[in-house]
Amino acid sequence: MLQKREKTIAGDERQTLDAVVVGAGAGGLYALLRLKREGRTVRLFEAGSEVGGTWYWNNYPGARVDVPSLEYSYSFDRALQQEWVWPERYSAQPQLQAYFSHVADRYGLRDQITFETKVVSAEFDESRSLWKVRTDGGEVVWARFFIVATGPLSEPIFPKIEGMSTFKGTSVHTGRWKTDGADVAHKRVGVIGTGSSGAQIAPELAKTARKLHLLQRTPAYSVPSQNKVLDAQEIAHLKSNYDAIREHARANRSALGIDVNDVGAFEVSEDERQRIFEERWQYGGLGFTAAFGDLYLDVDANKTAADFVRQKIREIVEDADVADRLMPDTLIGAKRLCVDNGYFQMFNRDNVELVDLRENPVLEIDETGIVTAQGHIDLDVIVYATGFDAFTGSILKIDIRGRGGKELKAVWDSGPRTYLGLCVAGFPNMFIVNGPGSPAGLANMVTLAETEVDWIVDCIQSIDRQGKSEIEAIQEKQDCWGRTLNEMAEQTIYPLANSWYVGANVPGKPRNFMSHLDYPEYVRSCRASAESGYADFRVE
Ligand code: N01
Repeated sequence: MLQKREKTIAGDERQTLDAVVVGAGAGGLYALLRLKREGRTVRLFEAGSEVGGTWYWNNYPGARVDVPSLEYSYSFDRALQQEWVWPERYSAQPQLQAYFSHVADRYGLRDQITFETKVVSAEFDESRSLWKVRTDGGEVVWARFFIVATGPLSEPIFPKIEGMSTFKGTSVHTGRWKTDGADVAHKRVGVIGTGSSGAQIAPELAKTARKLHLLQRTPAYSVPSQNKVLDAQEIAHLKSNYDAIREHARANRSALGIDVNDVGAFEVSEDERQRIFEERWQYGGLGFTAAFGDLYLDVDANKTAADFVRQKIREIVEDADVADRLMPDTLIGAKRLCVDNGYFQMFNRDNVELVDLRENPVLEIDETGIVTAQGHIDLDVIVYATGFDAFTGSILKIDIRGRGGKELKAVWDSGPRTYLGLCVAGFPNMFIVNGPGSPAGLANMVTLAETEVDWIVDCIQSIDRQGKSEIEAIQEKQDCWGRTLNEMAEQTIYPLANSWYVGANVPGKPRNFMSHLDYPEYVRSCRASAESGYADFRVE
């Protein structure tokens, strides 16, 4: 292996590619596919040993997409869309992994992918208008374009708890299950975290664990997925309407095919409001918070949805004390809503115990478990479902240097700044897929990846047709884009929560709302830029 790499180093020092892509998730794979189709020379580097990105790393028990699978899939090829069978409404991780592997095989993408290799640095050489990209294997490649598709939720974060490293059992992060994994059958398990990952993994582990302790700092809102196996008739019906399904989704702010009710929560009677919430709850999924048009805009309207979920928790959880401790007291949806498969029901099991960290905080971790203010919890496995350094973590892991050797880390010191979520002033010919300043995190990420990659590849083609060598975001346009994002966010409840959307889950991270809130509007901005011949960029 080492020998092969050394040979490649020598060879690639002389090779100049059209593009280097980082990451073989939904965005990176599609970027590779599109560039290949345009006859471009391209290499993709992937840290894992298979494609799939998020769905490669997050293979923890219970991992499942919270967007219907027929939508959370590529739309660029009708044949692929028709031939692939999603067996369930919300697919579990193995089906998603199989899908991305199939895409890599079907379109012959593997030859250009170098697995188990991280890009450690990328430096723009102004004299040659080329990116010099270095991997952890020591390989150096030169490329005209540098495409970062590392994903907005891929850099796991761990809490800082005294004594963590002394634990003699198994410690594993949900976002690194692939490599670290854990067998929990008949074991004593502690799960830290009640976000989407914690709410998904805990009910699944509880089925076989001897004892499961769920350590909760902030109670979460969660709605049932109402997942189901799709029968042949349903699949045939959905597939015959695929174009309409996609069109409907693309018209939504989230690029998700949910029915948004534009009516305000107080424009209907109390009975009607409850009926609508109940209908959404029974249907399942993220559409719950689209029950009324103002749930993300008005705190009082939001409270009506929050109260409904709180009442559901009271009905589901048999022990009233446990139900009280599970009661969320924040705005619903301001942190990403969890979509679960039996999360609240799990607390009715004899082998599950809720540890409320607000009244019983963790003091330290020792060799045999977790010490809280109320005593020692004996554990064999600790699962960290503690989230990710969202949007910027995986990008800034790479030492990226643009014009004048300027570090991206320094440029983003007070928060990520981009233009169209795609480019950064001072970093010519660098593109980000599903990055900060795009609707990533709030929109269907596969649809968004297609939108962005199509824009990037068209842009590269256009630059070449114009006989130019560089495209770069203009500082003023970038500042203006940042202001637009803030103005949009300030009209909503999103900035009010301490969520990963604003970076509040990472100690010391500057607080910025990092997403664009309106996919159709975002598409219009990207399209306008392309139609103007990228007049809003510096093209030379
Ligand atoms: O991470 P999170 P996640 N002590 O940041 C807690 C996507 N996703 O991996 O709220 C104790 O949401 C923290 O507590 P608090 C989805 O977009 C999707 O669950 O900060 N607890 C919180 O409860 C999602 O939003 C799916 O008080 C600590 C939890 O850890 C995003 O990924 C599945 C702690 C982290 O929640 C991230 O979800 C999974 C500490 N020191 C993920 N530090 C699908 O369904 C942190 N916590 C598709």
